[in-house]
Amino acid sequence: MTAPPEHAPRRVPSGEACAVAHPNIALVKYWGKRSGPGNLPAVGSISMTLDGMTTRTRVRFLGAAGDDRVCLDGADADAKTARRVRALLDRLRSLAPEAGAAEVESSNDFPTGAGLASSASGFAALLVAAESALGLHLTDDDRSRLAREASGSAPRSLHGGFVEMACGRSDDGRDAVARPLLAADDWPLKVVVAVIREEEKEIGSGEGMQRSLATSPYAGSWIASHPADLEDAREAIRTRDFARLAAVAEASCLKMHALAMSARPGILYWRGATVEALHAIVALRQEGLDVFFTVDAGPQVKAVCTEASLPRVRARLSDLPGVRRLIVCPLGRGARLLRPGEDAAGSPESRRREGA
Ligand code: 2P0
Repeated sequence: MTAPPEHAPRRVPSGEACAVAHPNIALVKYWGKRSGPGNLPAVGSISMTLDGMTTRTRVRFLGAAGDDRVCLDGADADAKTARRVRALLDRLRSLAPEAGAAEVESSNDFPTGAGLASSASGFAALLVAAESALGLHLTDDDRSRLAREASGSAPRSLHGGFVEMACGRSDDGRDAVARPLLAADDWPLKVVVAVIREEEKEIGSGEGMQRSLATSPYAGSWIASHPADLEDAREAIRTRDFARLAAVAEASCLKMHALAMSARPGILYWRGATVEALHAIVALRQEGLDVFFTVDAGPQVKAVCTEASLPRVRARLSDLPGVRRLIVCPLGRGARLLRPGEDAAGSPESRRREGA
């Protein structure tokens, strides 16, 4: 395991802090871990951080020994989630041994564990809140490494806009970190999330990627073809070339799902409505709209489009049978602290205020 940063400067901790973070969607997918500790990715990835869905997490350290309390969406977290939260808190507590047990309250204003990257936003928000509550000052790379140990996609949600997560080469993961590529305002694309099933997925990403790499006959090709996809996407983002980004993102998505489907036993995250939505998006593009699809480890379909294409993309997807609702997301900011009294746009509070 990467050693925690030894000389992180401390300021007087408040013992309590609240942070928000947003999920991200990968344009070039992370699917598979290389050997070693702490979710070392087998491949790099490129993502966009979304602003229309928010995780809000409050952490309070009690200054006395005891069990951590982890509350997710108003109920005690399941044992596996609680263990992952405790592992991240323990890493941070090794830098602030007097912190004691913690109370963690986290809520999502979108479906949890349904292929909408709630673990990315959840662990990014937890890290930022706990760091502040403990009075730590981590570097961006330290934060990335700690977030990655909790969830491979979480480092990407630390940053806003377009982000690249490096797979790195070192055994200890020191170079497996996320860095911003382009700010959200520099290419303000939109993402329409077509929610097809709100239930938690049956096969988690960790298990899905492990099985895919271990058993799919295409695993070697997935890894060998990945650097070219990353280079293509990087260049498309640098030059704001929508058609080029569309081509590489759809190819990466289909390749990832082909890998999962070809595992033994095969993993099929899609439902019928997923396939219908993919066809609808391709048809919209053939009609001249700037739009492409991506799908993560779940049935929901994400349509990435320009502002000009947004009204017709929304209209077409909302008409599809099997699409329960749409969530429209601008590109968003990275994980950040909430000051007392401050609200996060997109948080449950602000939505209630807006009457949404
Ligand atoms: C991605 N996914 O790049 C890919 C595509 C899902 C599909 O990263 O085991 O929850 O915590 O490292 O981060 C979801 O995987 O997995 C994911 P762990 P994580 O967005």
